[in-house]
Amino acid sequence: MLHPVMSQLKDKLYQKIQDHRKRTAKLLKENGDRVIDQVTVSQIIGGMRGIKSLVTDISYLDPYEGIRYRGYTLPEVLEKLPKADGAEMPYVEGLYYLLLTGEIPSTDEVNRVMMSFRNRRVIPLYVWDVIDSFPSESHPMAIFSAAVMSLQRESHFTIKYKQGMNKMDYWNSTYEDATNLLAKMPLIAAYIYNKLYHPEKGHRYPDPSLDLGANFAYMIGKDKPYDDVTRMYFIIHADHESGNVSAHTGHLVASSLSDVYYATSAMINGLAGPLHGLANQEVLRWLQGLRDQMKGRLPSEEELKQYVWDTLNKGQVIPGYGHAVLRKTDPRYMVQREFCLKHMPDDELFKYVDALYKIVPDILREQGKAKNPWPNVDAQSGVVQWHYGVTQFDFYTVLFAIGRAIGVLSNIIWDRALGYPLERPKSITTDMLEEMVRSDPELVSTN
Ligand code: HAX
Repeated sequence: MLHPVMSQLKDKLYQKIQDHRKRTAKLLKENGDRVIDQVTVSQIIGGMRGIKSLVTDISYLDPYEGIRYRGYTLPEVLEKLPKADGAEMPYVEGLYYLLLTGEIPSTDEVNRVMMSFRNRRVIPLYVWDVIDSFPSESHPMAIFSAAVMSLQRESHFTIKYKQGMNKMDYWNSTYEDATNLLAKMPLIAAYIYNKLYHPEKGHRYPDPSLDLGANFAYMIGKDKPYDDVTRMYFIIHADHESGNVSAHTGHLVASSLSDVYYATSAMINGLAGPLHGLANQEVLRWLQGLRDQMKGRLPSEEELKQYVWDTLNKGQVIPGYGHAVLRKTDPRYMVQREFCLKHMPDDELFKYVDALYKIVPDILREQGKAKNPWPNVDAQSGVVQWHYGVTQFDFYTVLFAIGRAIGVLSNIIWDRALGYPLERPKSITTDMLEEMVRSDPELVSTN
């Protein structure tokens, strides 16, 4: 059932899977009928907010603390994962190891993962043709999604499934697909970036001596410390438990045993909405609007407040603020803020962002609609990119997608390992809902 030669990471993962399968089987056998949550009408109509209906061990999002990857807070992850000599941010490959196994890898273990990624960086020529066939005004997320989709014919899972694979082996070929795709995504993204924004420079092939983060910086022609920016960016965006649109989409699509190429392309499509990943480009667009209005000078506090109120009064959201789960400032925002304070404290746009941080939460509280008035990851991320010369803000969500793929793909491997079934919640009609609340005295109001 198992490949005779497995990489060290895959071997460790397999041991973890065997142990975990027993836990899941025991839970199901002994407690399968236990009730752990109930559902209100407003949750059904309101996007299923807060209903405990998914299980993942890769990350957990506490509303007041923020994200933990495998039990570690972001500052802990950034401190504990191995780093390249002189780097401030850890290897992204080490995060993949952590998310898959729950263990902080040694430098040697990360080196082996890096070697494995290096061997998987070959991109079939037809992918470049797919990208080149897009009109240049296409959104880079649409191109990225299509390029990932075009790779589907490479899926080991799909080939093995057709040959008649044992269910217990699903995780194995899914691991191969996921690792292949992760290794390729930065190359595809860099090709899109160079084609759309710097066609005069042409495509730059990866440097085999560099890790994933540094290689991306190299491929789009950026010097240090942009390698640390990319590592930070990919790591902080990797996972946010399973219910957010991108993670949930990836999981949902994969639950029908569609391979990871289908699932990741769908995940990218979900991330491309302005209420989700696209918010990072919206923040930049909104800040540019403010800067244009100010004609280059820094706004006063009153002018800033007016700009925020004007946006709200036009019936629009303040991009980069609010969250469906978080009820405090996003730790992903804080990690980037600290980076900005260290590396670019005098950056004009950073000053705007910092000034907004001081006034927006009070305004949102005064308006009284948003449940969370604090900034999320997207309020800060575009400003860092802008500072290092990635000023094409349409591209920011592509970077988010590379990071998010690390979490989504780790989850899909585990979904397959634990045999999670096809996802299929039940829907009812409005008539039925009305009838249920009218006729059933047993339905308890939570108010
Ligand atoms: N500005 C203005 N109004 C806001 C708001 C904001 N930043 N955040 C929430 N609200 C409003 C909602 O639009 C909603 O209004 P209606 O009652 O008129 O529909 C009301 O407050 C209640 O919303 P909520 O329960 O607090 O928030 P939701 O869980 O429904 O939505 C969102 C969460 C992130 C989508 C929301 O806060 C928002 O639109 N923020 C701005 C866009 C953004 O930054 N998105 C990125 C979020 C992080 C992420 O996923 N990154 O990828």
